[in-house]
Formats: sequence, C-alpha cells, structure tokens
Amino acid sequence: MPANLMTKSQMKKLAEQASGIGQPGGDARVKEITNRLLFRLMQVIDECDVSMEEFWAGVGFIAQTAKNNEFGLLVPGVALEHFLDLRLDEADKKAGIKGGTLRTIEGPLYVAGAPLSKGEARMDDGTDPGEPFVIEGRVQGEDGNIIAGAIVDIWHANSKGGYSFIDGEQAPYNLRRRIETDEKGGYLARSIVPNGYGCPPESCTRMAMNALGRHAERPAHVHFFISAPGYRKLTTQFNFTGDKYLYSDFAFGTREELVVTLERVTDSAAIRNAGFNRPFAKATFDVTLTKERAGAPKTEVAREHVMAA
Ligand code: MBD
Ligand code: FE
Repeated sequence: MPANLMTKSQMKKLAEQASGIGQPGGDARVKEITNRLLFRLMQVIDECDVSMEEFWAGVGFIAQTAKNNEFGLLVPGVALEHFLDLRLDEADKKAGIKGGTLRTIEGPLYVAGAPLSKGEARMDDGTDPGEPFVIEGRVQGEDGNIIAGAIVDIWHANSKGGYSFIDGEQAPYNLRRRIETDEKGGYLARSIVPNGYGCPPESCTRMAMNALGRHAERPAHVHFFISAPGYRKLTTQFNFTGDKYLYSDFAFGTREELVVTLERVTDSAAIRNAGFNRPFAKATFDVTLTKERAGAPKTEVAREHVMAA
C-alpha cells in the first residue's frame, strides 16, 4: 500500500471528533492533548504506511509494557525523561534561575521512606563484597551559604547493578538512606561502589533497545533527592569518570557537570579512620540548591512511589 493515502484535513477532522473538540463537557486539557497526539499519530501511520500487523504489534508491545509495570523504564530509554529535564532547565533559565547543581532524571527505582539519620549513614548491610565507598559532600545555597538540616535522600545499585526492593535479593532499604545535613551542611554515606544497571533480559525496554540497535545499559551512578525548607527540591545523580557506558547511558542521565572522579584510598591509617578494613573509593559530591521563589518552575513533582514494607 502506498503512503500518504489521507489528506491532512481528513485526519485533523477525525482527531478533533475523537477528542470531543467543539463539543461541550469533558476536560479541556485532556481534549487538547488527545487531539494533538491523535493527529500526529495518524500522520505517522499514514506517512510510514504502517500496516495492520505493525499497528497491532505496537498495541501489544504497549500492553506488555504496562503488564510488566515497565513504563518507568521505557520512558528514560526513549529519552523522554531527559527531555522533561531539558525543558525544566529552559524554564529555569527563562525565570532567571541559575547557579544550582544540575538536575538529572529520577528513574524508576526510587523507594520512599528510607531510614533517616543525622550527618552520616551506613547504606549497605555488609553482605555485598564490593569495594567500600564513602560519599561525602556539603549542601549549600546559591549564595554559598551552608544549609544545615537539608534532607539528602540517596539510593544506588549494589555491586551487581541491582536495586533493593526491585531485585528481590536484598534487604529492604539496602543502599537507600536519608541523611540530614549537619550544622556545617555536611553529609557522609558509607556504602559500596555500585555497578551500572542493565535492563532485564526479558524486558520490553531491552527488546525495544535491540530493535533500535542500541544497548540497554546505564553507567554506574548514585541517585539523589535533596530538599530543604525554602529551597527547590533537586533530583540528580552523579557518575564516575572512566565508566564504560558514561557517554552512552541508555537512559540519557549523564551530564558532564555531574561526573565525579573516585579517589582510591589505600593508606592504612586513612582506611582505619574511615571505619573500613580494606582500601576504599571516595567521592565528593557537593550540592547547590536554589531558593524557592515566586514564579520558579515547580521541581517537587507528584509521582507515584512504592514504599518497602
Ligand atoms: C536505573 O537505575 C535508572 O536510574 C534509570 C533511569 C533507568 C533504569 C535503571
Ligand atoms: Fe538508577
């Protein structure tokens, strides 16, 4: 069948009808967005001459993605979560907001309600044979002022690239902690160095990446939510220099400003002082929050999160 069988006006009219445009009732926002999505979808189907089989295979893929509860993984995989960040960056710029640590994607693997402690925390339960890890930093405002009492919510994978709660292999809240910054704005986490994450072998997302000729891997990373009264919540991560997938993250989360070089500590006194019994890696990750103010784009996002029992 040839492409472009339809006229633009035919598709426009049909999309408008299907979206209740020009009819009373319904939700105006839903109608507007549905109309635009439908019209563009019809255009793509017509331009690419999508066959019946292809169309229903697509519907099946979406259904299976939903069944797997996998949309949270597919969305970053097709760059949409990063796209939302880029839009928010532009909105910030327009509002005259600058100077804060860059945001990057939250991803699908956050679990709310991690244990909270003051100043420092041990994140791992001692069962992971990975390299010991210290993450240390300070939270400050855009004027360089120290922020005491900020909540640094950290989560990361284990040395196999798996997340507690998600992989069903780890203790609840393993490698997930909330740390309240001390009077100097500091926080310190003792943990183990995470490995990168790879999409599950049978996942729709990996299937999609295969079909696109892309890999389905993330470089190693550590996730953060940082919040403090009067400041805008920051969602971010850091990566490590030298990671194989640093610049090809399938989820588009890497940002140059958020790449940290791990320091390898081998001095025995320094090892003892840090509370470890073998050489460890150290990352310094200081964070700058921007002040909450009228007209600032919203950064506290309502999004469904699981909670470990
Ligand atoms: C992750 O750990 C992650 O952070 C993202 C964005 C996608 C998949 C797994
Ligand atoms: Fe992650």
